[in-house]
Amino acid sequence: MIYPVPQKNNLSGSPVHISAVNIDGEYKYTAEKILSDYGISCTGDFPARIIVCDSRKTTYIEELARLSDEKYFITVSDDGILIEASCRRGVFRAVHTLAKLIRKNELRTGTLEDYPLFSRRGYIEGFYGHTWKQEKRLSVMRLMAANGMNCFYYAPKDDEYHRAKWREPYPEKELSELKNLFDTAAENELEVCWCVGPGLTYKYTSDADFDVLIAKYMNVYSVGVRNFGLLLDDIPSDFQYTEDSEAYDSVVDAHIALINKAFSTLKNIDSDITLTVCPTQYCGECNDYYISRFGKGLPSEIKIFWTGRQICSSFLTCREADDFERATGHMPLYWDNYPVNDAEMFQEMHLGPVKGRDRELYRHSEGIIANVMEYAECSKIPLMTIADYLWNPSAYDSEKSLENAHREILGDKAEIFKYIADHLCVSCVSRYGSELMSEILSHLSFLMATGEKEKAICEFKEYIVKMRECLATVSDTSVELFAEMQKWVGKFSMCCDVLDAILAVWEDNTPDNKEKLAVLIDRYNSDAVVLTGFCLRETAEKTLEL
Ligand code: LTM
Repeated sequence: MIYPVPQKNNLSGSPVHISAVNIDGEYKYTAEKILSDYGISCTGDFPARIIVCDSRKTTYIEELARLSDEKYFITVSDDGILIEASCRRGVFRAVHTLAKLIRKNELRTGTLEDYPLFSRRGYIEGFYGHTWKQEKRLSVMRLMAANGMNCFYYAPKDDEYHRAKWREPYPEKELSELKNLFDTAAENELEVCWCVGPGLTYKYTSDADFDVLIAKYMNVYSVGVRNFGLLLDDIPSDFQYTEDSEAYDSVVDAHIALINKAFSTLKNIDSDITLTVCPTQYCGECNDYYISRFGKGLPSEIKIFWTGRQICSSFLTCREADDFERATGHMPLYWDNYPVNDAEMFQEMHLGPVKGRDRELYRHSEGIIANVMEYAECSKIPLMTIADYLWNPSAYDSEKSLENAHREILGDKAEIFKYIADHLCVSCVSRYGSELMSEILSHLSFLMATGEKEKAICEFKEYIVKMRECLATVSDTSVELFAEMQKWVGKFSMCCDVLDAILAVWEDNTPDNKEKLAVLIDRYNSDAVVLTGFCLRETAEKTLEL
């Protein structure tokens, strides 16, 4: 199985075993570059022909009744491969799919027809905390593009030029790094939206501030960006300057006036420019005064971010999306606060798959943009599941998607990684964690309670060996993913010590062994880092009562 799961995969004939191809047709070099990134040679004999044709067949998506430049077909016969798409974007998606099929040895004769269901599928660097380094940004970007995402929002709260120093243009070095990032996005068919968050100090009645804001957009326009964001989240909900409170009846009126003026000014500069905005009320009841007035005061081309019922919403539903549209006149563009783990969540690590988003939400929203963690490598895991959900929500299986993400990112370390990942998935999208440990400990407790102590001890030892093997693996900080997780690895090490101490009491129920266990579980419980483990605490407590 390849991920994201294609919509209509009828490659079900005889297997075609190839490890190299011979590409011909439009976007040949793009295709060769993608294939070589997957380690597939393009100097083989097996012909793969690309035909670019902007027809109803290559653009129209029946179930959405709309056009998409991301649709493509792959037809495989014993004599060769044919790729059909309407433009580079479709070819890009097709060749990634072809590469995955070849790499997994899943190429068969037949036809595959594919297209995404959500129109906007992306991620936002919109968190508080250390901003990502450039090479991390590029690496996440390439991976997400390879997995079908199509947009990237740049809005790191701690990029000072984005928020605190919004009035200042980017210095040359920072601007050239942004250019490099945005060029990479374009190569990878990701639309970039650069956002500014001026609301901490913006004076709504100041022409000078308005001019500085437009100049700031132009600063970034100069490196090729045409999609902009104006973010008014996490700012005071009242006016800070008396001139503003005298000029406007309410904050929302000032926001509407600013956004409309900025939008028309930008459109006059370049009609290709688009605008996405984040309101100050970005979650909760959508018929509240602020948000309903905000939406109704803005033209429909402006996209509005909304995080759902809560800041970090457990569920995003079609019904609530429809309520939002009725109240504001806009379909929501979800700023989905998963997997982000900043602010109050800083002790949690969110490695679980996305859940709780309705399968039909693509019909009721502009799309979903996932806010990431300050840990770029770790973010890749949940982001891959999000990419799978967004491309083909009806085929989305959270556990299979997660397994695939582990395999793709960790290769042969994926199996052992599960022993720690098991404890790092409690978040707004899942309240349950440590499922594997819970299953094992309850089984072992059952064996102990039914007089099978020797069997219990033997199986417990096997489990601890796996846990320790996992600990040794994730302690290797030369692996970037593991380096980011060291705070949680430290707690995992405490968890292994507690398991050893429980085992020692099971083997030899002495006061000394119990005392050691009491100390270790105390140390584990008083460490604030979140590694779920109700079952661990419960087993330790029961063991102390033996
Ligand atoms: O969610 C929004 C719109 N704004 C901020 C984010 O920047 C922050 O990362 C998340 C999660 O803490 N919460 C917010 O309110």
